[in-house]
Amino acid sequence: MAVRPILVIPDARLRAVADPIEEVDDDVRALARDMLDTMYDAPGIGLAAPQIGVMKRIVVMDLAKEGEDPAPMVLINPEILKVSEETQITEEGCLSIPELYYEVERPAEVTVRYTDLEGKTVEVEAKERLAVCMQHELDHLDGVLYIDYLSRLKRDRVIKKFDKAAKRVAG
Ligand code: K1U
Ligand code: ZN
Repeated sequence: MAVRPILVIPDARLRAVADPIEEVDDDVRALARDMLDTMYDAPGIGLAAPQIGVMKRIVVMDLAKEGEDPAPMVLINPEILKVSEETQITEEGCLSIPELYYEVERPAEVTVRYTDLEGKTVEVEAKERLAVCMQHELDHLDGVLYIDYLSRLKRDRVIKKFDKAAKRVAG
């Protein structure tokens, strides 16, 4: 078990585009295990590799509800094939922007293609919380954060708060 530190804004790695994974090998499987350990420890329902400073296109998720068996998912090189015109507004949080939650509007349904840990190509049609979480995590792979969908006023307030905290830590 390896719980890795989670990066917090304004770390520049959270704004960079991650690289595709060429081969699903033991290193990728070990990375996925560390990401799941880190996500469960946080706790969170998702985590993208850039959030632990690894610039690779891999995300993990587990949307099991309290009392249900764990349902870990690992998505390698995920891509959105289709989005619905219909949208939904839900509250989102982010482990890289701790302790804040805001409502965000996104497409209600998405079709996502990815490679699983066995190297197989998988296609899922996601709706509700799964669709929200997939879009949030896939955004991380392109350096996009959910606060980018807020009004400029709200986004700037969040950024200012974390910039200030980072400056205090830096001394
Ligand atoms: O990517 C991340 O930063 C993880 C994030 C995922 C997410 C949350 C809400 C909407 C979309 C995507 C989180 O997991 S924040 C923490 C959280 O939502 C949670 C934590 C414990 C129990 C239940 C939820
Ligand atoms: Zn996030």
